[in-house]
Amino acid sequence: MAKKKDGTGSAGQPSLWEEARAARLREQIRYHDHRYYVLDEPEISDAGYDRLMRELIQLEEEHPELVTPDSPTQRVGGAPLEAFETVIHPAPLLSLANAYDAGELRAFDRRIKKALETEDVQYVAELKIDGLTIALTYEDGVLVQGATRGDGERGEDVTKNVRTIKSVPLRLASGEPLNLAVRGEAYIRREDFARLNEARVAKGEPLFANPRNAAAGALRQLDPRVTAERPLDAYLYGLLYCRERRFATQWESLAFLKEQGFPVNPHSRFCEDIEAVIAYCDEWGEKREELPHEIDGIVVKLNSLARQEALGATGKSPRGMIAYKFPAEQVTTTVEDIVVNVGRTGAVTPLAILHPVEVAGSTVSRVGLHNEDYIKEKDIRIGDTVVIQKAGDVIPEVVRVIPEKRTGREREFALPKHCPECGADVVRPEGEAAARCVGIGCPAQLRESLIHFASRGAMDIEGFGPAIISGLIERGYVKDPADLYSLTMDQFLSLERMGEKLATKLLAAIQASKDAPLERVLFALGIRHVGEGVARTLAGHFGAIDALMAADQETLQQIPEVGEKIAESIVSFFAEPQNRRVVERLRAAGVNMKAAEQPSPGERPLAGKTFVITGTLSGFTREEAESSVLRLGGRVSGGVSQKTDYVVVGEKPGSKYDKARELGVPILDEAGFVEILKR
Ligand code: 0OX
Repeated sequence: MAKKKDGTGSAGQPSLWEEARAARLREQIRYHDHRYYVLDEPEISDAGYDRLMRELIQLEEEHPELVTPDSPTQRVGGAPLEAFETVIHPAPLLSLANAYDAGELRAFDRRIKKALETEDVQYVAELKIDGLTIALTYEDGVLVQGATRGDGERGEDVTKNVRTIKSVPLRLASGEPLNLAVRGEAYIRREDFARLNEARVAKGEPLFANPRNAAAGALRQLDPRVTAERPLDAYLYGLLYCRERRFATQWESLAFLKEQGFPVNPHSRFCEDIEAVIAYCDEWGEKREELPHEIDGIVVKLNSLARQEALGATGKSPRGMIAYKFPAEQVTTTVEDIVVNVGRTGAVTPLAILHPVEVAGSTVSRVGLHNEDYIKEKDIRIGDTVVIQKAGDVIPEVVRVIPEKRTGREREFALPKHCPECGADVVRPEGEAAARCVGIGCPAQLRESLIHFASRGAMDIEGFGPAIISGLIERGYVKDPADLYSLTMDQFLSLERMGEKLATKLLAAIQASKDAPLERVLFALGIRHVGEGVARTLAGHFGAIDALMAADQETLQQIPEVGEKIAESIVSFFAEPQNRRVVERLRAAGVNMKAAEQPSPGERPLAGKTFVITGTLSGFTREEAESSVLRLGGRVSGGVSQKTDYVVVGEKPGSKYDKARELGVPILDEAGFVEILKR
């Protein structure tokens, strides 16, 4: 074989021998990766493996045309990303309802038997790996996409990062050109987590609170080279679809996943009945500490996939599955102080400051105490020793006080008579549990309402964090949300740690927020009981803020989803002259107060057309661009294929642009996209 000395660039067309050799090396490395990373049964030495890898790297360097996307040399690569692209999952990734004891598992079993009208029901019990959900798509047997779960409908495209997980096959082990998608969990082992944190201490970097956070950090890392250095691993447990194969049961589909080279948790168990499931839960409740990774429960799945489908889902949880959660972990600590927090509606809520303790994988140093009655009922005093509990990602709570530990120096808590932030009276209306600060200009209320106003589901003013908001309030620049729209560069520059670059970015973000859809504006106003869902309903129903402001309680209550409490709250919000003034000033500043025109059902000009969007558009956020397509009846897909009708290309497009050109799919720049939306 003729070798080129400098080792880079092309040494002419690869010979047939070189082509075959590269293919053979890829196959061998893939085989040994599976033995080592999935089966934990290596067959060759590290040195032997390195030799294979080095030979492949050299061949590929000499003949870049030999590089295939599924080559094991391609696990790490590519430049850092600006942001992740959104992908739409082929089907929603559902979440699970919970069961907390054997009784609830038996009730789940009874519900299923009743609905299916049979007593003959089997389950698969799986360890519930405490990591992050991922969805992997394979086309013609090759990994083409890895995504996070996101909100279940849309996730983030983390393909480059997923490729760095050595146990994830870049090509299916059977070599069959199957088209499928699988769901699983990316996680970090306890041991690797400890090592990762040790390295961070040495480098003076902040520590990860638990393996799950570390895994999230690794998976959502924009630079895939950093991800490659993090010890991510994965288990796959669910076949989302497979075009070429059908399976009758979960148990068979797990066997298929194993056959295809996926890491499948070895402890999953077929269970004849719910009692066998309960035995499995008890067994792993005892043994969970022996596992190399954390688990936060057991997932119980009806074995028959046809029955799972027949049962369907309630809300976002499939009826044929349930998560058994281990009893919450409990620890004791002391209450160092009880302080109060003033929320955006003026609610004054007590908060216990604890001596920090580790519980269920994170450090807890404060815990909410809800209200005065709660503290009285549990008889919590400053200085007390208390038992607190936390179950996984659930908010920690005080279980009880240990009165035997009292020394007599404990102090009872009394709600302050005056707001600690503005000095106004704190009152507790008859019959209500919550106390409120009545100060109309209370800076704490203002701060919390501005944080809410700028937050993601609301006006989404990027970079507008609590520190900046507090600075603006302290200097008297902002007294209500409408003031944000008249802030000047000089005012920003007077804040601490503020440069021109950041100030410019903030001013631009404020400008951009003026075009937020009406539903987000309504949510941003912070009307009590008007969450994102109700705001969407109201925007859809009234179409403009004026109509909503003019509506009386009766009209409001006729809208499905709007009950008495919500209607009352809306009416009293708009009855307040101050609030009406803020709305008018927001409008005068140019904030959008109308819903986008909804096309009538007949007007779906993009029906049947599939769009893929890549890169950054200047006039739309990704979500806005997608919504525009969906509103006109089109579809948005995460990947380019022959079936794609248009690829919309913004600044710094990703690989989808190349794929579109390769396949000859029509490409639209932003102007072209806007034209199509107008048609
Ligand atoms: C896990 C795990 C999570 C399938 C549809 C809803 C739940 N963390 O290990 N989820 C599922 O199943 C999904 N199984 C698991 N083993």
